Amino acid sequence: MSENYNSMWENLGLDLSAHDALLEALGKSYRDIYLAQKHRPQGMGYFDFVMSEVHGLRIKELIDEKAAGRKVIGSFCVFVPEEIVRSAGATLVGLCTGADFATDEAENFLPRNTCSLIKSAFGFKLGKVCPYIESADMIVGENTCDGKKKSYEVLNDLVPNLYVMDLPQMKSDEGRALLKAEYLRFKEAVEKLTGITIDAARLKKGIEIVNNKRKAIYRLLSLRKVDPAPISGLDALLANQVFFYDDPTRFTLSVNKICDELEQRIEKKQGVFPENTPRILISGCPMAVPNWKLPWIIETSGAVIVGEESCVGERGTRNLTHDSASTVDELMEAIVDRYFKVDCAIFTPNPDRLNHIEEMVETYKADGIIHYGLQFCQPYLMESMPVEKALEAKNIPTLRIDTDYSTEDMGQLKTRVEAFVELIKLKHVPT
Ligand code: BJ8
Repeated sequence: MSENYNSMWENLGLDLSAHDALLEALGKSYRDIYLAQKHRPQGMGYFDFVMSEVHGLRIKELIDEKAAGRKVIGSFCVFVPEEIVRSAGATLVGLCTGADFATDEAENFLPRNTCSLIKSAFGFKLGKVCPYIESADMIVGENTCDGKKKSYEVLNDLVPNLYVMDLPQMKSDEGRALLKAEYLRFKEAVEKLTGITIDAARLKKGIEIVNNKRKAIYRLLSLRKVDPAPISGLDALLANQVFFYDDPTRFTLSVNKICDELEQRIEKKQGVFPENTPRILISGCPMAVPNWKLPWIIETSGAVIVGEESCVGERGTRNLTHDSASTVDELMEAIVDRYFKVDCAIFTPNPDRLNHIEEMVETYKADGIIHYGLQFCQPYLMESMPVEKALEAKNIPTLRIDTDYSTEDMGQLKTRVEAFVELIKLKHVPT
């Protein structure tokens, strides 16, 4: 970190020594996992900088925005529409955390058999180490899985500004009507928080900013269709993770710049791994920063990750919002249309997700799939079985993994992934 931010963190109420320990651990794993990679695109230097300042400069920017009268809204889910937040001149930041912290304290509030993602969010709050949650003027929870839904009842006693959004569980007309009603209610809450009335011009602008950000990340993800892949799965995941934190306009510019470089690499057939490296698609639970365990295992086991069917990946970023309408109601309809396509496993039934996985296997020419489920995540673990069955029926090798944020199972996971990569080599890769 280039500056001393101690007084800023202190003012936010962080526990400085716990926070120092967290940053040290984060810095070490970033060096060991990211900076140790070979043949990285030069443009990734931008993300190295962003990560080195993720609790520093970015938080300072948010505090400066707040001083200028703008609001910061934190969210745990890709169903929270950033378009609405932006159109009120506010900033949306992701609050999901991808590392164990203060787990014992979190388990005083949550049952042990809660997924790591939820426990982590509580641990970061209770351990006083998350400057994002402390900077947020509003924290949005959403009724998705049972774990999150019930945990917000508990979180409500720990934060002063929780807003809970209801979400449908079925892709029916009634489900869509509920989503629309909830987005209208959210729009009103954002207007109240910011004191800004969202008119059509503002909404169009908000949609444009977010669409541009989605187009840029989608452009980057699409460039991984070729062999050899011009960027590692770890680096692509990082871009997907930073998507939730960075200033959207700067993010769009930086990602497009990396894409220009990747296009040149593709022309020169310059990959991060040699041609014919087994190509893996990851599918399942979202991987929030700094959850890099499984991708690191895969890419140090002789394979390259070419796509993420995940909310921190294509499930969260594909599909743009149509912006051709001219009234607030029509634009809100367009926002509802876009988000109603998100095929999270909380929906029942959820055939769109399986279709999308199969489509991604084809598009990214994946040789196999690793289904990633967090322990105790009922929606994704339940779906992992039919997903595996359907893919195996199509002769697509599939490995189901359930894990958590600990490092205890790394040896065992590495053995399983290596065996899977060997199997793929025998089955799919031309010799
Ligand atoms: S739209 S995937 S971001 S809910 S891992 S907390 S599901 S028990 S994160 Fe998600 Fe929104 Fe869906 Fe995407 Fe529950 Fe599972 Fe834990 Fe999860």
